[in-house]
Amino acid sequence: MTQRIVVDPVTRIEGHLRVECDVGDGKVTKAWASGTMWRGIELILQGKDPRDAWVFAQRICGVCTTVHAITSVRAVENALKMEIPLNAQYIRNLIQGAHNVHDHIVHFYHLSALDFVDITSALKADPAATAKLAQSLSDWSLNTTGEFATAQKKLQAFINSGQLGIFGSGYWGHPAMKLSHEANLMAATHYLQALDVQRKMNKVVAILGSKTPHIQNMAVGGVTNPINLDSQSTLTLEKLTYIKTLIDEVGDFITKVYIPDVAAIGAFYADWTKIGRGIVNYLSIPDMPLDTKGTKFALPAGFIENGDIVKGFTPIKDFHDPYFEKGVKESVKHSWYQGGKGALHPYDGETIPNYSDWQDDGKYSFIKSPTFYDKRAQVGPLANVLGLYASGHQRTQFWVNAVLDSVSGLVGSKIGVDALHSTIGRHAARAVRCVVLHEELSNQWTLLMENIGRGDTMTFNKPVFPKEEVRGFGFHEAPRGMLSHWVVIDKGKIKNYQAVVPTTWNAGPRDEDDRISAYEAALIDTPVAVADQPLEIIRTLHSFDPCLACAVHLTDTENSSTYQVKVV
Ligand code: NFE
Ligand code: MG
Repeated sequence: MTQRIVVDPVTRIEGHLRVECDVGDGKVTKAWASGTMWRGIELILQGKDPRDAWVFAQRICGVCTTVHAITSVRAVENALKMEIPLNAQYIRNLIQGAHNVHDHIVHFYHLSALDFVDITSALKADPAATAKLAQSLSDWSLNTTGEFATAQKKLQAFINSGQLGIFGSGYWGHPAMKLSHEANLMAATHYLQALDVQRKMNKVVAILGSKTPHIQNMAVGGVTNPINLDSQSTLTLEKLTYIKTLIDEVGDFITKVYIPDVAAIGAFYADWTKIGRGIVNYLSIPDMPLDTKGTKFALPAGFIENGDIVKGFTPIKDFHDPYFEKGVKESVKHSWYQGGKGALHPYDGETIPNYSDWQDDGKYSFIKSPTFYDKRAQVGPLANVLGLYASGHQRTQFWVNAVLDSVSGLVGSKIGVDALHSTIGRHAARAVRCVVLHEELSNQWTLLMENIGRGDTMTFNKPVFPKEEVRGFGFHEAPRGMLSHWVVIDKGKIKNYQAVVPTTWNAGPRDEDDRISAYEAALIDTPVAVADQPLEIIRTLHSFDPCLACAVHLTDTENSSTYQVKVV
């Protein structure tokens, strides 16, 4: 018997995601992912001054708040063929690095760990045994009996209050929850500690960007932070030193808590290295530019076909690479937009909403379907880590091997790179990316200090707009994957603007050739033990860290689902 399971809304994500699955013999056989809201920011941008675009574009999202600002100015700068002062590149790199590190910690602990960690079981743990388990995994200074006992009391007080809040409506006691009481208490305690740690990274974003969420210091041509270390300017020596202190303070948590926790969950749930494979064409781009022209990068990347990081890898070179520029298209055949012209390149992209009802074989989402050279692709930390690995980035190779060795040691058999093409693999890759970015943050801070030390205080080049039409693209490796903005500028005003965001790649509906997306593909064969508690479906979806922009809400009033569930 086949049952239709509808999960709407999927929670602990940004925005509004609906997923429908057909389940037969305890496994998902067909899947549909749908973005049920539309905002139209791409249309709002038409006719605007390109220098203002980043302020509007940044409001696409309240989670990846910096990324649309940075990508937008890069697109306009690309159209104008601008060079960007080194200080501005480094300051942008510091902002994006800190934002991504913050985002990955929040995603693992606060948005997805509870898919694997049972809070109610943590209450039954022995704090001393928990300390013993935690100390066997890492020498983190807070893995003590006292810390675990205090955290357990906090959780108990929370539950006694009757107001479960962030821990309400979880799938506690679900048969797919496998951790011991002690492992659950360890992870729940780290959940609480992570709340404090992520704040430190966000402080870095706020100091450099003037506030967060939504930074204020971007400009087409650079950044607006004056540098004058002797005065009360935005970037004083005191502030720069404080930024380095914050970066240093977070390092231990990433290497001694986040990485070991991901490895432990990977080992305890080793069967999840075989679930959630999905699309294994991976797209990611180079980021953290090291020169004014955007031709040298700290973090290389590219396109990987069919999961083959050796023969299937094509590097994407820089901010001007025509191989990237020509490869992207978006289809609206299955999306609630007017179409009929086939998949369009973003410079020619159209966004004309045209809502109809849900149609399994027709239109069922406000998300478009992007392709790269007519192939579907997965983006995100896994794509980025594989791209870095394939490019020979040594610190990435080191950390991938360290995590795989650690999981192999815990399960007692060799776990190879292949295990990364999975639900757990996306979590492991995100942790690797987090530590790699954290290391790079220190490098970028040193580069900035050395450059200022040479007497260079430039942060801005003035943009000049030609009368004739120009076009450009900007990309950025955001927390959820490769983000690109595409702009056509005519007489100094925006004629067309398209944002192709990470979640568009992963969560889109079927494409022009009716091929399923990364979310849909990853859900196929996912086991479902209890139909009205689809924890396993949520696990695979959360492993992508979904983000669907919010605002215009449309509801399906006539759904014919077997089970409609809300989960946290
Ligand atoms: Ni709104 Fe985002 C990131 C972007 S994802 S969270 O990361 O761009 O679709
Ligand atoms: Mg778009």
